[in-house]
Amino acid sequence: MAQYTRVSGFVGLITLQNPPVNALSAPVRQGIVDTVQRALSDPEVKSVVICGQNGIFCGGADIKEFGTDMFGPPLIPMIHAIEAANKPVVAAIEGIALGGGLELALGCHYRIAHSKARLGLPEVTLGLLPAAGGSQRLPRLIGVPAALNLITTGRHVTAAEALQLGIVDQVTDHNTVDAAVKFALRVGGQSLDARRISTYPCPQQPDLDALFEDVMQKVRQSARGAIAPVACVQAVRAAATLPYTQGMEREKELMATLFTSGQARALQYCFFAQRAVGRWKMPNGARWDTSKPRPVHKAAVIGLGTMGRGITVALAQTGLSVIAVESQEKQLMEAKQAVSGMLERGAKRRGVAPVLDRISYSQDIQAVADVDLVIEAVFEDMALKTKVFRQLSAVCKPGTLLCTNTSALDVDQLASETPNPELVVGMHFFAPAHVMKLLEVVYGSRSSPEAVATAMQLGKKMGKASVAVGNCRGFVGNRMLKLYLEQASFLLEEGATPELVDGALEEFGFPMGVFRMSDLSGLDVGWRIRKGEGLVEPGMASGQSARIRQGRRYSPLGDLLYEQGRFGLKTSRGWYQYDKPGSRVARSDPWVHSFLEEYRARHGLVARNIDHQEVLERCLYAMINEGFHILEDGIAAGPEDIDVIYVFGFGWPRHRGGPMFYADMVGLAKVMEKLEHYHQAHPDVPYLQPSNLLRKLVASGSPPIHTWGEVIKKLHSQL
Ligand code: 3H9
Repeated sequence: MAQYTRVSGFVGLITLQNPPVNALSAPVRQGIVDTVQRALSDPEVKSVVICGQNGIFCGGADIKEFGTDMFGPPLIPMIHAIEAANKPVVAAIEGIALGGGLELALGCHYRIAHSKARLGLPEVTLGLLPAAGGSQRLPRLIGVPAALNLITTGRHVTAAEALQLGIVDQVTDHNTVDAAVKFALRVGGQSLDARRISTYPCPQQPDLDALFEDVMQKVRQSARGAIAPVACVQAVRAAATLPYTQGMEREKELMATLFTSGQARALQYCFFAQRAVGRWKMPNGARWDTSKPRPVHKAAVIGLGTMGRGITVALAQTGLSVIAVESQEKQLMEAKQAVSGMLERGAKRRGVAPVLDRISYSQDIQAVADVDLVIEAVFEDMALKTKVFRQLSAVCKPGTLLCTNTSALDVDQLASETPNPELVVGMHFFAPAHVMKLLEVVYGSRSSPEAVATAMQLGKKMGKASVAVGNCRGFVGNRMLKLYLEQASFLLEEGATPELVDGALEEFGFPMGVFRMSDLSGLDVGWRIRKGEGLVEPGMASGQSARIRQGRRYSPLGDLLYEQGRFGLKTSRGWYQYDKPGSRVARSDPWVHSFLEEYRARHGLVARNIDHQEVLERCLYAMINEGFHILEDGIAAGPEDIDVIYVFGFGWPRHRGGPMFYADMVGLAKVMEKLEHYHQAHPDVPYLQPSNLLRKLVASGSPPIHTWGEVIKKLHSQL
C-alpha cells in the first residue's frame, strides 16, 4: 500500500498505492508510517520523496472507512512524524492532493506539483473539516483570508494558483517525481527549521475580529443550515488566535461533533450517490457496463427558446459542433445574440476564449442532415413535437439519436412517430440548461441501451449529474414536484400564507420556498401545464366542486392569480409583490392576504393555525411518498437516483441528503404514520395514502437505505 525504493543513491522514494485515488486507508497509513521510518533510519538516505502511483498523489482520507470501526495508525501523528523528521521530505504532487492528501503534503517540508495538478481541502463538502492539521497549517502557510476561502468552500485550486498562494514551492511541466527527486538531492542536509509549517506564526491580519465576524455572517447565510462551514471558520479562527497545539485540540473537538453528525452522513451519502447513478441499469437488464455509447461529434438543437439556447451553450462548451435550428427568424436572431452573450460571459469567467464558431444557425431543419444527435427543445406541445420528430426522421442520416427535452410528455408516444424508436430518448435539462447540473435521461420502452449510454455519456461530458429514469408523466423530478406544489396550495386554503410556507421550507434549507420559486419561474408556466392536463376551469367558480377536479382535491389558487395577470417576477406581482419586473426582492403583498381571506370565505373554509412542522410534513412527505411509488414502478432504479435528482435539480439541501435519504433519517415508520394521519384528515387527497413499498419497508423493520433494493426486488418479483 506504500512502496519503498531508493533512487539516485540517496533518496528514499515512497509511492502510495491504493487505486483509484490512493486514498489514505488503514493499510496505506500503515505503509506510510513503516516506509518513513525505514527511510529515516537508513543512513544512506539523505532525503525522502512521497508520491502516488498512476499519476495521482492522494484523494485524502478513505471516505469508505468513515462510519466503520476505524483501525490502523491515525493520520495526525503520522503527519507530525513526517514534519518532525530530520531529513527533508518532499511531496511530489501529480493529479490531485485533496483533503488528507493535501494535509499529508503540508506535513512535508517541500511541495512540488505538476502543472495539471489540483489541490484543495474539500472536507466541508463531506460535512467535515480538514482535521489532520489542515485547518491549522494552511492559515499559517498562506494567511487567514486565503485559507478561509479554501477551507469553507472546499474549492480545488490549480497548481498555478497553489504556487501563487504559496501552497507549493515549485510547479513543473515535466515528470514531477523526477523533479522532486532532483530537488530532494539538492536540499538534502539543509536545515529544516524554517520548513515546519506547524511552527510558523499565523500571518498577522489587521482587525481579525471584524474579519471573522464578516466571514461567519456570509458563511452562515450561504450554508443554509449546514454546520460544517461554520465549524471550518471556527477552526481557522483557532489557528489565528491560539498556539498550534491548542489549535489542534480545537480542530479535534470540532471534528468530533461533525464526524458523527447526520449532516456528514447525508453529505457522504450524496458523494457516493452521485457516483452510483453513473452505474445505471434499466428494468430490461441493460446496464452501464455492457452498453457502448456511440460517438457524438456533431449535434443539433431544434427550437431556440430559453431551454434550446441553454442546451446549445452547454453542447458547444463541451466541444461539439452544434447546429441550432429555429424556424422563426426574429426568434433566431434574438437567440443568436443571447447564445453568443452566454458563451462570452462563460468564457470570461473561466479565462478562456469563447467558442462562438462551434455553432451554426439555421431556419431550415434540413441543416441537421449529418448530425449524430438531435435535441428537440420546441414548445411543450405534443402535436408540435410529433411534427418535429416526423421531420427529423425524414431528414437525419441513419442512426442519428433523437432526443427530446420534454419535461413531462410521453417519450414512447414520440418514439412511435419515428421508424427507429430505439434511437429515441428523453434528455430533460433544467433551466438554465447551461448552468443547472441535472440531466434526466429518460428511456422509453423501446430505447436501445446504446441510446441511453450515449445520452448518459454526453450528460457527463457536459458536467451534469445524469440520471437514467423511466418514462412516466413528469418522470421523477416533476412527478414528485407536482404533489409538493399542490400541498403548498392546500396549506394556503387551510390558513397558511405564502410567507409561512416559504419560511418553513427555506429554514429547512431550500434556497427558495415554493411560492418564491413559482414567482421566479412564472405562474403562467404552471397554469399552462395544468391546462394541458385538463385541470384548469376559468372563472371564480365557488362551492366545493371548484376545488375538486378529476375526482380529487384541487386548489385553483394559482389559476386565479394567473387570471389576475399575476405571473410572478415578470409582472412584478405574483404570490408576492416586487418593486419592478425582474427584481428579486419578494415583499409581502396585502392584496394576496385579502384575496386568500375572500377565497376561504367564498368556499366556507375556516383558517386554522399551521406551523412549520406541518408545512414540512405535508409538502415533503407527500413528495417522498411519491418517491416510493416511483421506486415501486421501477421508474427510478434506486433511492440514490431520486436523491441526486432533487439535490442537483430542485435545490434540496445537500446536507439533508435528498428526499429518500431524509425519510430514512426521520424514520420510515414515522413518515408512514404521518402520511396516514394526513390522509385521514384529507381523504380527498389519495396520494397521501402510504405507498405499498413504504408499508413493506416498515413491515420489514425499516432497513437502512442502502438495502432497500432487496425489498424493491422482492416487491417487483411478486408483481
Ligand atoms: C478527509 O481527507 C478528511 C481528512 O481531513 C482527515 C480527517 C482526520 N475515499 O469521483 P470519481 C472513489 S475527507 C474513498 O468517480 P474522478 C470514488 O468513490 C476526504 N473513495 O473519479 C469512486 O469510486 P467508484 C477528502 C474515494 O476522477 C472512485 O474513487 N477528499 C475517495 O471524477 C473514482 O472517483 C475528498 O473529498 C476517497 N477519498 O474524481 C476527495 N475519492 O468507482 C473526494 C474518490 O467505486 N474525491 N473515491 O464509484 C473526489 O473529489 C473525486 O473522487 C476525485 C476524482 C477528484 C478524487
